Amino acid sequence: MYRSRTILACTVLAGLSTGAVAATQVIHQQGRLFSSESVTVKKGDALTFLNDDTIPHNIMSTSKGNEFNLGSQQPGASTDVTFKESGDVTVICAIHPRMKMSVKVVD
Ligand SMILES: [Cu+2]
Repeated sequence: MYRSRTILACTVLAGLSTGAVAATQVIHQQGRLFSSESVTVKKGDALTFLNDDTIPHNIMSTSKGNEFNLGSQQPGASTDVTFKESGDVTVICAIHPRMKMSVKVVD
């Protein structure tokens, strides 16, 4: 009984990590990296960008229809970004070129 419960829990976690659509997903910024390389959101939904680092980041996107620029985001700060158009969005940090992720916005 205990064993089968453990397997079930692992299956649920694996499902979440493959970019399942959820109400509000949190993207952490830690070690100058995003916590996910790619996520899927529904059009009109938001992602929460949380700076868990000890340095500021500047999260932004120039992808058509979903442009945004959070400016300098201080350590500990979190900001919600709503994605208004469906399509593939590239999110970067203007300060750290290595920081890059994609957001798939679906109808
Ligand atoms: Cu950065």
